Amino acid sequence: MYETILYDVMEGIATITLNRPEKFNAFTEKMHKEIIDALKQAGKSSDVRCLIITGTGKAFNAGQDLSDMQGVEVDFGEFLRKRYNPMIMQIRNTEKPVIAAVNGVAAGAGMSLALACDIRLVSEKAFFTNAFINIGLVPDSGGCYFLPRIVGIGKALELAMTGEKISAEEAYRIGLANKICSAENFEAEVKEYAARLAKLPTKSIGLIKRAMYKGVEMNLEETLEYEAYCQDIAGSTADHKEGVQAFLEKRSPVFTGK
Ligand code: T3D
Repeated sequence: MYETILYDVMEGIATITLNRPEKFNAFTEKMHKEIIDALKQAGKSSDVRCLIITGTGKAFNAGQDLSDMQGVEVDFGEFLRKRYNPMIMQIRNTEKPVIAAVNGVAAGAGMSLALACDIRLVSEKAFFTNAFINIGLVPDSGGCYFLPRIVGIGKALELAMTGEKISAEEAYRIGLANKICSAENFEAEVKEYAARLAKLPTKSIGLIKRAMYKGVEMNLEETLEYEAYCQDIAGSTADHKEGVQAFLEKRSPVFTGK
């Protein structure tokens, strides 16, 4: 059904695999369309309670396909507004956890894609590079938003200004990676992590995502009010009732995502 990505749903987990290994999974217009479509599908489906974005072969994603750009006069603003920005907003607006399973290099907008995800699981062989500077550009696709929020403004400026490679260990040390996984068992370790998230109260996770991202923008008073609003919604879910019931009955809860 898709040409540039693979899409698979199994046991509550939707996996979007960027699939242009010969180009290090670099973005094309088609790939943007397909990723957005797959994100929408997964977001809507009640069978899906966790999403994974990963890459085929040696790379996670190498940013824009630069061979596509040769000899082309680009309206950069339009290019980003039409292709990159909707993809990033779709990830943010998906009220389910989105994991970036960074199997290899994540460069340029590929790094921004990983930053836009909620959790980053990183193969020990992976590395990041904010490669925009190497071709005289500035971080886009939310790079200027996510990077300082995740690693702090000082480190973000350094990474963006130098484009230096960040190993998996360094990424973990500075809070860019949530977990380093073995290269050998990468897929299995990612699936295990995702399966854990897919069994949790999905509606609460969606609300946590909304409230936490809003929380970094709002003041305390606004945050307290927004938490109260979200708790009203969470408190009326079947999973909340099940959690309390299971606690009282001294058993493990079985959450259904409802
Ligand atoms: O118009 C606009 O550009 C606006 C949009 C901007 C968004 C952006 O993402 S800008 C940033 C674009 N990306 C880059 O600048 C990264 C370019 N690639 C690299 O710096 C390196 O390839 C990597 C650090 C990603 C990996 O290095 P390495 O040494 O592991 O591999 P390699 O040998 O350089 O690349 C392997 C192959 O992938 C190679 O193909 P070949 O020679 O074996 O046939 C290489 O050409 C290809 N490849 C890697 N990145 C891209 C790419 N092909 C097209 N576009 C790429 N971005």
